[in-house]
Parts: sequence; structure tokens; C-alpha cells
Amino acid sequence: MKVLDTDFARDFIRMCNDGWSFGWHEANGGNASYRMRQAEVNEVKSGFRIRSWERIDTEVPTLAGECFLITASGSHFRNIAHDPKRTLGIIEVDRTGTAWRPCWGFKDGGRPTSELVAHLINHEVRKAATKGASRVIYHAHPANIAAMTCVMPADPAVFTRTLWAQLAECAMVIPHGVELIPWEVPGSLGLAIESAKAMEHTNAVIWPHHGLFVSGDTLDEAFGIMQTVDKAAEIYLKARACGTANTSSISNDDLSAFSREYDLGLSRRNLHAEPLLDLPVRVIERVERVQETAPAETSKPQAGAPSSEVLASMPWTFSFPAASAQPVELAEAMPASAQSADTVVAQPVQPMEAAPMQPVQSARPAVQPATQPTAQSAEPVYRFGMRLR
Ligand code: 2HA
Ligand code: ZN
Repeated sequence: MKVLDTDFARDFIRMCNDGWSFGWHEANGGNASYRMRQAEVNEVKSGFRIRSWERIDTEVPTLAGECFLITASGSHFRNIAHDPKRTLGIIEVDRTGTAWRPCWGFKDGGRPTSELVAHLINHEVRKAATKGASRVIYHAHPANIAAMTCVMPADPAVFTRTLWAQLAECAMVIPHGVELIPWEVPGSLGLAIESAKAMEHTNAVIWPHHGLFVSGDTLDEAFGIMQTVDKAAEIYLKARACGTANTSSISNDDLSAFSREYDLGLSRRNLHAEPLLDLPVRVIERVERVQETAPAETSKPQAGAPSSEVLASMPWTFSFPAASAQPVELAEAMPASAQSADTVVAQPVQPMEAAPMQPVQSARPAVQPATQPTAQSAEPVYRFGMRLR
């Protein structure tokens, strides 16, 4: 059978095209891969045109011998449905998990996505975490998620709880919440490894100022996570843009009942984080306050943070705790009742202008073990493609 006549290839192309239609793939943004079943490989391998092996910058021994349908480096999702043999390809991983070779597609010398290592390492992690069920890694650039990373504290529990507060479906689709990693260079090993650490706990990882990286057992699941998280982020941004505090949101009791009813296993860490639903405040005042209290080495703006000139030109924007800038002083300034090891406290709702600015604590608690099946019983001692012991 020809690759393009198979269900898996058709569904993969449809997912890519839908992502393009949703506006998640500007230029060559985003990438996707599907770990093929052996029966699917057998069905199409007579049409393979094998090229030579190339080294992987890491080791993925639990993927040895597996084949992946994957987007090509530099390909535009807009073109995938129109020119799949150029914009997609199939690769095979060798018997040692240290090399790959193209078998199909990549017309005119194309190569797999620049995030190949991130895909392979994370396939390895998710394959172990789901006892082999996970087959899809999908990365896109949904604008609402990137926008949220501009205004939210760098705290995965607050991020998760805020997303869950927006629409009921969200907790159902991402019961393990989102993880949030630091900024990393696109295509770097650092990005691959940070994502893989996060993917031990969840299948949705936010890359700040970049996009979302998800996994799924099926193409539908991966696409559904992307869409649901982006939609929750969109609702959040729309509600915030009204300039008023939320009059209601999904409460902890609501979520707990939801979790019990559908056996979602929502973790305490995420459930008890305070969603960030307060009024907009003057960011410039907050930044100045943090700068006043921060010692020199920690008062540097975060990479990618706007300069004070840029902030001064923004009359109103959202409040966000400057937790990473100065956690110790901020924590000391908090009332004792608000300081708890396993909760994250957002700023209480205040009328604009009326109350003095309050610092916001964002304690990042230790990540709790996932309630879903994990890799513990699986064999590999490799973690994130690195030989750790
Ligand atoms: O494929 O999205 O993260 C281009 C990217 C890199
Ligand atoms: Zn990207």
C-alpha cells in the first residue's frame, strides 16, 4: 500500500492541516510526529527508498527499530496537505537507538524537523509513561498560550488552575495539568530535555513565548489537548481584556466534585493553586517595586521581559507575580496565613488605584508524582535520551 493511502497518513495530514487552519503554524512554525505500528510499517515498507544513517545527538534505545511519520524541517504546515511527500517523511531508528535514516518522503533532500531530538526523547518518555500507548507528539504555536506566558507567573500550578477555571472541559482533557519549562532555544537539546522532564508528569508542556508541546495516544487526543488548552487561554485573555475582575469561576469545590464524578485524579498541587483572576494593575508600579527591593543580581529582567520604556508605554496591563525575581523578600512580605508550602497565592482582588500594591507570592511546590501509569516499572535507565546511571 502507498503511504498516502493509509489511514494513519491521511489522519496525520488532516491534523496538520487543521492546525494550520486554526492559525497555529505561521511560516514553518510547529512540528509533529507519529510512532507507527508495526502493522502500518509492514503495509508500506515495500515503497521505502532508504537513505544512509545519520547520528542522533542522543540515545533513544527504547525506540530502536521504530518508524515515525514526521514533519520536515522548514516545511510550512500550510503546504502539508498539498505537498506531503516534500513536507513529511518517514524515518527509521536503528537497532541501537543512536541513528536514524529517511525511508520515505523528504523530497529533494529534506530532513526531519529541527525538533527531531525533542520528538524522539519525548516519544521515549511518553511511551514508557503510558506503557506503550502514546504515539503522537505535536508542537504548535497557538497565540493565546504564548500570550498567557507574557502575563502569568512562571508557575505550572497557577497556570494549570487558571486554565481549569476557564472552561469545564479543560480539567477533563488535561487532568494532569500543564507543565511550564523555562525559555530554551528552539531546536536545542536543552529544550528537548526540559520538555522530557515535564512529560514525565503530564502530556502538555508550555514553552514560554513559543507554544505548546503535547503528546497523545492518538492524533485526535493530541489535537484535542492543543485546542482545549488554547481555547481556555483564549477565554482567559478575553475575560481579562474586559478590565474587570471575574465575578465567578470554577471553584475548588466544583473541580473536586468534577474530579470525583469522572475519576480525573486532579492533583492537590494544581487543585489548590489559586487561579490568577484579579484585576489588572499597573505593571510599571509593580516592576518598580520589585526593582526597589531586589538585590542587583536578581533584579535583572527575565530574558525576553519588556524594558521599562516599553512597559511605560503600556498604560494598563495584567498583574503578574515577580516570583522568580525575588521570592524570598516577597514571601517575607506576605501575611503568614498566605504562606503555605503547597498553595500558590494570587493577589486578592482590589479596586484599581485604591489599594497599595501588594507583592504576590508564587511558591513553586515540588512536583508530585503523576497519578497516571508512570515509567517506574519500565526498563530503560535512560532518561530524556541521556544515560543517567
Ligand atoms: O519547527 O516550531 O520549535 C519550527 C518550530 C521550532
Ligand atoms: Zn516551535
